[in-house]
Amino acid sequence: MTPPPDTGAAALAAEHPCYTETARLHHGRVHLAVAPRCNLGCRYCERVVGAKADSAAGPGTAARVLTPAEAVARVDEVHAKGWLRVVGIAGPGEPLANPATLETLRLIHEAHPDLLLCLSTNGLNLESALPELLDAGVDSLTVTINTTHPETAARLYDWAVIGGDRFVGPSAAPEVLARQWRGLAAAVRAGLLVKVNSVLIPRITDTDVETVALRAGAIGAHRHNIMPLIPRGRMRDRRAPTPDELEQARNQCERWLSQFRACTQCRADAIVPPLGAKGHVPCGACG
Ligand code: CLF
Repeated sequence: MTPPPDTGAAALAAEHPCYTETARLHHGRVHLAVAPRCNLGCRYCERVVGAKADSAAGPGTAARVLTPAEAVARVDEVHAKGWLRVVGIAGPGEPLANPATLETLRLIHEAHPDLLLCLSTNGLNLESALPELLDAGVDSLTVTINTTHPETAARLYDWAVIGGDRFVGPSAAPEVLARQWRGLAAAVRAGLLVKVNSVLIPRITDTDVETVALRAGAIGAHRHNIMPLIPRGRMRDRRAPTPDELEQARNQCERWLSQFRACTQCRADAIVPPLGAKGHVPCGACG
């Protein structure tokens, strides 16, 4: 396992509830759902926005899309509770396919420079967006990378919009992977706190996640978060991994990259107080 460069980012990990399990005791987070559009057709994903979101859960879900001004008001309101540490943008689409993401990050950084800014991305536009993300004050980011193999990627992604062109079918897979891995390496070099998320899908990615951990660890990523498939979208008929399969995958990958094991697969509009805060309602994942 290659230790990440000592840029100060590693010290932030101790405060971030999605990098260090014990940080969830004291630090809360809020997601701002300002990014409805997407540029990658992940077969395991389903965006649910609006009234249907009442009965949905997980990434891609939001009651409604906020404008950047509404997002600032949301942060003002939550920050007043006294426990907010991280403001994240994680959808409900791809944050870096939506101009509102950068505008929102800049506004939040200006209004609340004390808060950590976090972003979740599929990585397609990451390398080119990095200068603006750094300028906007982003501290940490997550890149979802499920595989190192184009053949697997071709089973995961139905389409992609790359450089303004739309690719349909397996032809996009090599470029999708190349961009994800280049974006990850660039983010590490830039000194950000960086995590890789991988979706564990039995018989598709279960044999790939270890090579993801190996390569991401060698690049210098700080954490790896293996998330179990939520059967939905075009994978609604597939099964989720069992708890034993998830544990086994995490244990295999731990050899190469430190594993985060407390992900709650939260919504794109989640407000998550620290575990000890008044009003925290435990979900199945956080106990
Ligand atoms: Fe949000 Fe993601 Fe930042 Fe956390 S979530 S953008 S790193 S502040 Fe956290 Fe939610 Fe799991 Fe993501 S529990 S889905 S890992």
